[in-house]
Amino acid sequence: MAYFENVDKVVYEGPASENPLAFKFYNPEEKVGDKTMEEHLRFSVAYWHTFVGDGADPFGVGTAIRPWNRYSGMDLAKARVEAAFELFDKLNIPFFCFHDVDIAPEGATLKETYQNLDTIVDMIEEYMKTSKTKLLWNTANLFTHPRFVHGAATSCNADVFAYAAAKVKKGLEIAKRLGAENYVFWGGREGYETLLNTNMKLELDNLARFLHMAVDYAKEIGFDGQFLIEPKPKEPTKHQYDFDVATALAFLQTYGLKDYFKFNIEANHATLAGHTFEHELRVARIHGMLGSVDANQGDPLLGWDTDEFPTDLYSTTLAMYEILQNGGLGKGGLNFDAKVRRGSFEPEDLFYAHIAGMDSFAIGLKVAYRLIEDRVFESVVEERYKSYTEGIGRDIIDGKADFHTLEAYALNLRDISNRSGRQERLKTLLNQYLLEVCVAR
Ligand code: XUL
Ligand code: CO
Repeated sequence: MAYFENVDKVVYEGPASENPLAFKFYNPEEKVGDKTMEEHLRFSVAYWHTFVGDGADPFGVGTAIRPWNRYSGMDLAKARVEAAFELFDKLNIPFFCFHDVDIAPEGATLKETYQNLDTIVDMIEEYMKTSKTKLLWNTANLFTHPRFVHGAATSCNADVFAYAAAKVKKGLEIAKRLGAENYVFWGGREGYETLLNTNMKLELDNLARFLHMAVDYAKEIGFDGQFLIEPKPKEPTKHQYDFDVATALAFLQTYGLKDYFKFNIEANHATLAGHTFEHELRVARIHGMLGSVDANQGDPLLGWDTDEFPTDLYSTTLAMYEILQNGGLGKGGLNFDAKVRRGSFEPEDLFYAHIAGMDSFAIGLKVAYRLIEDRVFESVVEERYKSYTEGIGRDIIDGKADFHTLEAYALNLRDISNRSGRQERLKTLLNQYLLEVCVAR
């Protein structure tokens, strides 16, 4: 049966198309450089927002009209799988992501929860045999249930640590079975509310112990997907331990975990941390740690994680610039960790939202590719740092300088002349490139 009767397969019709259920810029087969758009962008649907979210907010109940709402329990879980693969097919989506609790309800016991998961994973596995859609990553939800009130691996309660370990163990087994490309650790409630009741050192040590156990278990079962940490500065806790890329990187280095992880960078988490999306991508990239992306956007007027579908073309362009400079995302992808607004409650809105996100990233890809091809910013940056290619600058880079030689050099300096950074000129160039791609029909 069809859950989205009003929607046919969404295809590329080009920028002049007036069909709202068509791609205007995302043409999966179109080559950008030596890869197709589909290969570059590796889009993924987030199961939780698209098939589970109901639009509830702190002031009102759910509004979403979903064709699977007439079911409950395991029937609902099964209907969601059917609907999911219909949407994947209609949107031609290559990947999806889920938390354990998104796909199957928790049972009265952990054993029962496992059974529910096994039933649904069997069903997903069956669908995956004939579908092109693969699992980008899965994860364990270690934050919704009241048992995780004080966190999971950083809980003050060792029973909770054990329970969380069991959930991740099962998650890794599912990842292996479904051939997940990655496995994600987002910090859930791994953080604190007040230092007055918190042993921060023990909590961080325990988080590291937990992650080492996960690494060991993945090795034991032969799961070779990439482990990803998804930083976020706050929400739900006041201070999340994986605050941003730099903080999480220091943690991974301190505890000997760096070689086993990369980062899953979410745009709205970056902005919550007071950074831009591209800042977080850049920090991860220059450390060889850029793994995957949760593609969404926040609202600059709101201070929380609004998880909107990405439509800001500056942001998608600068993100794709980092991703291309990284040589792509490898096993990662662009996962729409994004939800339709509460007022966009019809099933078709799920399609409009994904089309908006996919077209916005397709534009970003094309613009970023041209910017790099023409070396627009590279040549400026190269010129800007030219002083390090010769003379005293070269000596600094080559390790031939010390405070003595630098002092001697400085004492002989007459005038120091700096050059303009030309920000405004560069922003105009960015606009020109954006307009060229968008206006070309
Ligand atoms: C929460 C968030 C999560 C992770 C997966 O802000 O982004 O959905 O992506 O647990
Ligand atoms: Co996310």
